[in-house]
Amino acid sequence: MSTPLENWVEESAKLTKPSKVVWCDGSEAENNRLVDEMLGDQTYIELNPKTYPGSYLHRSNPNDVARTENLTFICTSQRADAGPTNNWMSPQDAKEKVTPLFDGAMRNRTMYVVPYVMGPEKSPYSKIGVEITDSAYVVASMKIMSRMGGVALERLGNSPDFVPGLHSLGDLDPERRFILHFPEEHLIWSVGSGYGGNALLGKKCFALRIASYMAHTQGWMAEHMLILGLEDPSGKVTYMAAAFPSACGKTNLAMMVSALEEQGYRVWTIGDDIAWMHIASDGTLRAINPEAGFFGVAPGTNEKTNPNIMDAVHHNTIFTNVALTPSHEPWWEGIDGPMPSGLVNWKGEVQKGSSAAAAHPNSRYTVPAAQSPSISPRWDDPEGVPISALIFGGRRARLAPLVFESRNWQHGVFVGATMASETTAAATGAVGVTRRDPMAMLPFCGYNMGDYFAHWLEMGAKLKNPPRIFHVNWFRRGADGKFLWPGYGENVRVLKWMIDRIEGKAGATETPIGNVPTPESLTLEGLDISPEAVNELLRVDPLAWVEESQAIGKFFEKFGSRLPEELRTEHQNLADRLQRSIVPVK
Ligand code: SAT
Ligand code: MN
Repeated sequence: MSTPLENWVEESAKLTKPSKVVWCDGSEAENNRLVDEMLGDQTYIELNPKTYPGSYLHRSNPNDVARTENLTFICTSQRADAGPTNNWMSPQDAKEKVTPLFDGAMRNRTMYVVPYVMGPEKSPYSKIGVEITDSAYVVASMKIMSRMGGVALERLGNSPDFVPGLHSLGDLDPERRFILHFPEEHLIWSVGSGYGGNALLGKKCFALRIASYMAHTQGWMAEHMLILGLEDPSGKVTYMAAAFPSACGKTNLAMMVSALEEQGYRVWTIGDDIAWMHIASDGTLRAINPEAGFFGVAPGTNEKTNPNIMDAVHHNTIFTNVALTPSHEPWWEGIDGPMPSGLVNWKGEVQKGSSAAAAHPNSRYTVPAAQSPSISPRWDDPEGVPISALIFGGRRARLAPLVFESRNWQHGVFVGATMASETTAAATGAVGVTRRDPMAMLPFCGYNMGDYFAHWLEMGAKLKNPPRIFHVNWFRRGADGKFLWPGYGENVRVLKWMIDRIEGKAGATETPIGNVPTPESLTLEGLDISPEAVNELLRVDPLAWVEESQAIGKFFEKFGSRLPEELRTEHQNLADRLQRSIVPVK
């Protein structure tokens, strides 16, 4: 009798017609074989074995360098269940359309079967996925990003309880590229891309889109959040999870070297991109990081912005679409100093001048999480870590203050639901355009976002002591167009304010949008910042927020009757508070 997994693999092989099928065990020997193959066919370029041992450069096709949200679909039987923020196809139409693209797609190629666990091996909260792929680069990446191979097969046994993901590079033509999710059957199909979140199916496809759907039906949360622990001088660690859109500094925040280290404040990393959170038997919210590695943006990363990752990526790391120096070291804009001569750019051409970027703006490193010096001793705790604060944030050049605290869970859900951010290079399309990105889940929510908001409200009601909810903006600019806040390691000052709020020790001013720090309540010693800049960072401009509130109203209209009443109430509440702050009652 064959198992459900064997049946699916056989069915997939019949369709894609590979020349051979390889079941991946996750061993070093297997990885070495793949490396040799990839060096042979130039999928990999070896980096300097003295300074970057075990590390490789991969160049993806120049038309395949970021997630393609316009080619990403949620295929529920009812269109309304995918909601107004997702692209939708019926499962039947999707399969009819895309089956021909898989038909014979692996001819003369190897089909790899990649079983993996998302989450700590022994955690009750972890889940199993199996990716079928014809990309050795995907296999090597999945080995870093998940617990891959034998561990997953052992945990699975004969059970049908896994998320199947069928992936083929296809012909890499965006005209024939589809990233399809079938949440009702927990199934993923991806064809035509070998890049990141389009191809490493454990990450955005499973751990966010399919998992958010599962979480909704099963009563937990799958969120686009980093997880960190902030240690205080007494040694107590407070855990926080934070949602920012792609390429807004989640990794840097999660791995921050604290500017207040001498005072005893230290940051520990649990995860940099995704949090799976459950309500534990004691009524607290517990988070695990489903991933085992970091797939982070390289440009801008340096000894100052993220010394921990700079240390981590010096061995056993895959770089994608960075530039290459003559001494075979990776290079990217913002790494340090001027552009070296003799550089080869991300497309493999000799770099001429510095007008065009040498590394692609969305170039990445893929590195085992355990290699970061900041990794928390509890990062793979099967029970997860208890979350005391949830943080939302984005890039807002003008509007949002450095930090504010929501008044309660319901207000916090409103703050998350109305998040907006200027777009980055992480997805194809225009960069720097403000878009509303609720909970940073706009590209990743596997069902109707109105229902997702309702799920957040329900979860809060079930929590005995719900985490406080904050909003941050590291990206506010002054009249001169320059950032007002130094960011990076200095962000710990804002996290410290949050712990002080949780412990009832820090002051705040009530404003229509929430509680903003009094300047005195922030720990600013040792920071070169003018009182004017601090005031500007904390300023709430009611007129600008009235405009924002109108934009929120328009955004909410999209959801029609699926928008929870509580969020309408919160929106009205904001409008009323703004009104009162503009026309003071005599
Ligand atoms: O390419 S990924 O989707 O994995 C990275 C990101 O957009 O955050
Ligand atoms: Mn992300």
